[in-house]
Amino acid sequence: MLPISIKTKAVGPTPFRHRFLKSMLLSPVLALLATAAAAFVLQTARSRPTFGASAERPNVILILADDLGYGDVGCYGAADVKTPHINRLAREGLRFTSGYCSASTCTPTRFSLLTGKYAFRQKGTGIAPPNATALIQPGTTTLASILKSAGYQTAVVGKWHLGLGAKPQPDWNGLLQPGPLEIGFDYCFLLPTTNDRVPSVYVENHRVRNLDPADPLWVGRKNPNGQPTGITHRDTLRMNWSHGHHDTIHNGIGRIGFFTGGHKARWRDEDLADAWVARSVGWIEKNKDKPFFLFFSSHDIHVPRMPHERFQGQTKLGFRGDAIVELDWCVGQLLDTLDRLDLTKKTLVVFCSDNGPVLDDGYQDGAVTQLGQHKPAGPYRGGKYTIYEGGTRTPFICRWPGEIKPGVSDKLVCTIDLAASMAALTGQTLPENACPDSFNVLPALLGAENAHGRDHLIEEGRGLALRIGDWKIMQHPRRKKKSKRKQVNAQQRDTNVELFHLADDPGETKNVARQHPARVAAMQAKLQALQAAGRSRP
Ligand SMILES: [Ca+2]
Repeated sequence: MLPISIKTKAVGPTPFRHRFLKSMLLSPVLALLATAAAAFVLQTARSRPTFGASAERPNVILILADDLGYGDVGCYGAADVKTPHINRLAREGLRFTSGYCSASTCTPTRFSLLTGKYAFRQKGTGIAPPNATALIQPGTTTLASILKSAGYQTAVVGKWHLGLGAKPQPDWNGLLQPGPLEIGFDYCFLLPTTNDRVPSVYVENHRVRNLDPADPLWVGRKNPNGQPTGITHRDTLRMNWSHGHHDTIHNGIGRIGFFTGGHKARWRDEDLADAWVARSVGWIEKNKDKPFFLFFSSHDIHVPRMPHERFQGQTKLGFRGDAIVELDWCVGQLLDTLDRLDLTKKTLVVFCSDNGPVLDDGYQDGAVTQLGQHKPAGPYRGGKYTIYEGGTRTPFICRWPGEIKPGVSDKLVCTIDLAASMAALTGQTLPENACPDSFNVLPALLGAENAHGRDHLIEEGRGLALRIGDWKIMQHPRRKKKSKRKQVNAQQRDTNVELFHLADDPGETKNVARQHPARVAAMQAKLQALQAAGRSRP
């Protein structure tokens, strides 16, 4: 179904190609020998995809933005926010127009990105609460463990939101284990949940950083001691909430959930991006002579959007636009570091987002009132929480100078495919039951000639959607009483099943299910079969 072999033309060792061409010119005998050798090398390359134990394996930096929509950056059409560094990635790399995350909210996309498994296959992978324990169990094959077993140094810096520690709840004052270090990362420096959820502290490896034992940290769902909340002290907030986000007040902003103690360990929202960059740059410098994998997991542009003071007011879009500028600055710092350390040509940089855009996600921060002509989802319908294209079709760029020819690709690729694709990049064979929904789309990611992307993809949000070629069917859940949060990005529709032809109707405005009953039935059956099979990897 999908190509497993890699074209040596696209990714093979360049010196060999040069030698081969030179011999062709020198002598017919040498040319015959060279042809046989080339056939052998091609055969080897097909059975053992690429790079193997070669010293040419690139470093990998995966930059995952948070809630960044298709239309939120300049290289995807944004005019009212400047993103020169993300634009540089696109100019020097391959920009995908059908690049997806696997779900339209944080936790399930992050779960799938690391495990290569659709989140709907595992219970408890919805948006994780503050006291969630580790969602990915030790021993699971992950994107990180794949690269670690290939000899890479591995780190995750930034937002985690995949739970920490063992049941019944994380031991915030002790060892937060298991976590990233138990599933393939050598180092982690984390925002443990989200920036709108408690606790507002950093976690480094197994512990809350800078925690004073005399001031223990407590995290819970009920107000423990009548502390001020976003409801009782709403008039003191410097960013008002619109729904939810009215429990513990920290840094003048109401949060989801309650926490007490750990005062020395608490961060300021304005400093998060600087912290991610400082830790990442230091870690890259320390590991620059080894192959490394850095998962740079930005909290931008998730709510509460409170970028550093130097970015506030940089756009006319309010803090949401300013947070995009902050995110772009982070990308620039990483690219500058690669340039400075002469690692640019030795590093594959992947830029993507964990779900589509949302304007009012619980705070009155100007995202709605100052939107102007900006289109966060570009030409697509819906956004975060939805299974319309705006929810999961997001910026997706791969850059590897000298190996990836700059351009634009319409191949269908997804964040869930990074696990199998990085296994192929490093010449590894996945165990049969590992990464069950991750496809090797490495040729497409590297822009190889005649490469194919996925032939189908399930998109997960409120309900499931299946895209096959240009057709997309959606199975919306039956309507229930909605919470305020679930009304965000909700859109009117009169049916639970919708069918769209994305090439003719990219904005998903014309449901053609009634005109194509046979196609609807076939795609529903395919979706059910993919769910029942427990896996979809070829
Ligand atoms: Ca997100």
